[in-house]
Amino acid sequence: MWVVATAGHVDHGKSTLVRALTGMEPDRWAEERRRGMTIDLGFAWTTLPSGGTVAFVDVPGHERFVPNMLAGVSPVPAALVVVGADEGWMPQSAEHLAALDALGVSYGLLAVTRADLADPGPALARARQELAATSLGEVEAVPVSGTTGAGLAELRDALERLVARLPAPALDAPVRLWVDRSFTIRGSGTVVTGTLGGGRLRVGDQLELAATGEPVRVRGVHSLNAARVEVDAVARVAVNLRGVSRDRVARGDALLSPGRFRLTDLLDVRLAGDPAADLPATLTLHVGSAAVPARVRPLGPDTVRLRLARPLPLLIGDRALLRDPGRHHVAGGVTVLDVDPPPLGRRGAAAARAGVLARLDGRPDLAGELRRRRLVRGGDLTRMGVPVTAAPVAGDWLADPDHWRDLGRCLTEEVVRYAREHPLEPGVPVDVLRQRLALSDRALVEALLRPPLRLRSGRVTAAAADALPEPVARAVDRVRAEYGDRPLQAPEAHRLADLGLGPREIGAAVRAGALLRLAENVVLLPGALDDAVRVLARLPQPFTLSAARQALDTTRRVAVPLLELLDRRGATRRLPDDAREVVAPPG
Ligand SMILES: Nc1nc2c(ncn2[C@@H]2O[C@H](COP(=O)(O)OP(=O)(O)OP(=O)(O)O)[C@@H](O)[C@H]2O)c(=O)[nH]1
Ligand SMILES: [Mg+2]
Repeated sequence: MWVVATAGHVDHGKSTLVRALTGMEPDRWAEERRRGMTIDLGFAWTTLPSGGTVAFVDVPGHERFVPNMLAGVSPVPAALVVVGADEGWMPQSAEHLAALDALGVSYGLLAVTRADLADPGPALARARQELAATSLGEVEAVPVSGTTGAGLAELRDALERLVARLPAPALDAPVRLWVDRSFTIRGSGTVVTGTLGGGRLRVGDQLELAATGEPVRVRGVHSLNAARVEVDAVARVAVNLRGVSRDRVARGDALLSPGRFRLTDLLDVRLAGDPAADLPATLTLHVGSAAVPARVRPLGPDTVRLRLARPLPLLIGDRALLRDPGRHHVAGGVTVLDVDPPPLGRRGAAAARAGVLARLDGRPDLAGELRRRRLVRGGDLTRMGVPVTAAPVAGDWLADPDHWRDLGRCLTEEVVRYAREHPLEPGVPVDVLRQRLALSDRALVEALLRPPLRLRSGRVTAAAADALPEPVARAVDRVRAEYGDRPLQAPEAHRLADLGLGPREIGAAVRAGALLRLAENVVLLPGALDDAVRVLARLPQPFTLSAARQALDTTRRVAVPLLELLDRRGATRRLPDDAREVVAPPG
């Protein structure tokens, strides 16, 4: 299905043309029929010769109802511009066209109606010229009469060519269905309608209401008056909602894929064209079917910050328009540049922000967002409309590569500084680092660690002895705890095995200076040598092996290799009678 919205001045024959094309009545209200004037949006559809279906959103032309017109047009990608041959180009011809241009609608057709009443030539020439200067550009133009039916076949052919050019919708996109009508059906409950511009709706889907965030379930979906199990974009849809009363949802609200949008009441936008320098301080922002008062704060020559009276589910790149309701005047088209802009507290912040915005164009740009935000959750970027294609640095966190490198450097500096400030502590608590680096998640600190930095018991250290694999470090800790007060008792071989200290682990611990190896399976804590020399120095010199063993309160298994090691290191000397003496007691 394709969806096309009408546009044009009051009474130029939009509804008559839709009626002639579809055989359906777009003016739904008794009041509309009594007054012969469209007040609110109308919906009708027809099958084209090729078999495709075109649904029309028929809009009111009267200047009082322009907000209704905008609610219908905004989510629709193509327009049928209607100009009466007899009256020609009129104020709402211009205002509707300005709205289409502001929204960036670039697919359209021109129908010059009431061609049975006047020569369509002049109106057609003028309208074409007006359209050519907008996002619609050069369009096909067809003179028609809704009354006599002249030109309708040509118009259908032109519609066929128009829809063939429309871009394919993104079916994997999240659903954002702007509600343009809501009503109750007895026995079914609340129904909302809208133009599904992207994604897919299924019976049973869980969605959420933008205005309140409350979850709703799709009880039924109708399209073209028929019940469906599933509807793909683009389509006009009527969605029957479970669990929501009619007064909770209205035009301007939206049904959203849960968790896929963020609501914002603060956004930075670019104004299209030549924005008036004296933009009013308050305007109405029209986006989707919503119309929300917005306070305008100029930033750059064509960029402003908008503060909305209520938050909306907006994405980077969304098109919208600002209108001055008092002056019936489209103040400008808007492209959303940022839906989560930084506050402008400091002096000069506004000017700096204008400089940043000058380089943005509303096309989601992951690298740019990372550069500006430095560290951001992938989910937050997706909810802004930025596709995430980069790998996270930790959890769901993405980082600008330069910033991440800087953080790694700062982390090392902080670890060194902390060690200087707290020499007796075994490293920096992770949370202290998290605070010093102003990070919001401990996982980021842990992801920044590179050798020789390592994490142990919630602290980060850079000491070489700590550069042991975690299980070995733990086993050495146990040895320290069990033998720290009797350093010359070497753990038995079976105890080493129990602790997981095999030859390889012992090798690593010895290399890191965490253990001292006297012989195969005979290890001591590193301080043991100095202790031993101190004890031996107090013996009458020279001393025998047996005297040494007793003084050291240890076994031959330790004493023999220990004395040999001390000999090799020059701390003791072995005399010809196998007695020994201490050469240089430790200071
Ligand atoms: N002779 C003639 N009359 C037409 C034609 N199209 C519309 N009309 C008449 O023009 C009047 C307005 O037509 P509508 O279709 O209601 O115009 P509209 O553009 O929908 O008006 P709004 O919705 O109020 O903006 C009606 O009386 C129609 O019968 C046409 O092609 N020829
Ligand atoms: Mg009408």
